[in-house]
Amino acid sequence: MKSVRTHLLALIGIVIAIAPLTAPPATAVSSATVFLRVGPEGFAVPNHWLVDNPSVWLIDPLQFPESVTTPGYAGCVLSVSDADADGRVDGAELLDTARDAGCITDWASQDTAFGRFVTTIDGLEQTGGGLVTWWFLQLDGKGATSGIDDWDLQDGTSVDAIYYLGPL
Ligand SMILES: [Ca+2]
Repeated sequence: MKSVRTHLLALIGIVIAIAPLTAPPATAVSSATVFLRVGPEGFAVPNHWLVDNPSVWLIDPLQFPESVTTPGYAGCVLSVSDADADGRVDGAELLDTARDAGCITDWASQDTAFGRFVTTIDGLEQTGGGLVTWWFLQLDGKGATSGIDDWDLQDGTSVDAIYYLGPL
């Protein structure tokens, strides 16, 4: 019995030792299929657009493409190339692809100490004072924590761009 256990432990040891060698090496990504949803949220937007949790879309433009003609409201599945060949598909490459595909009309950004952030999509700009609006971007339902140039989008990533409206 002890012999069996010894052999089993040895086998496990071998598997553990070999596993790192057989794991696929990290490879540069040349393109990624990304799900992009764009829509509004906030007090000025009828609550049938989105539910409180913006990661769950009540009307998903990916499922209802007829609604994407509304400015600031879009949905598309995009094959995004690593245009600058740095081994990553980033947010700027996604938004350029979305614009070129006609999914959105345009986009703009602003450089900050924390990276580059989106200020305009579909002609809707961020504003300050009185009524405040801004673009909040989510990756797989979680708020993006870095500028768009630092994103590393993978196949199947969902990107939600939510135009928030609220009083200051
Ligand atoms: Ca890139």
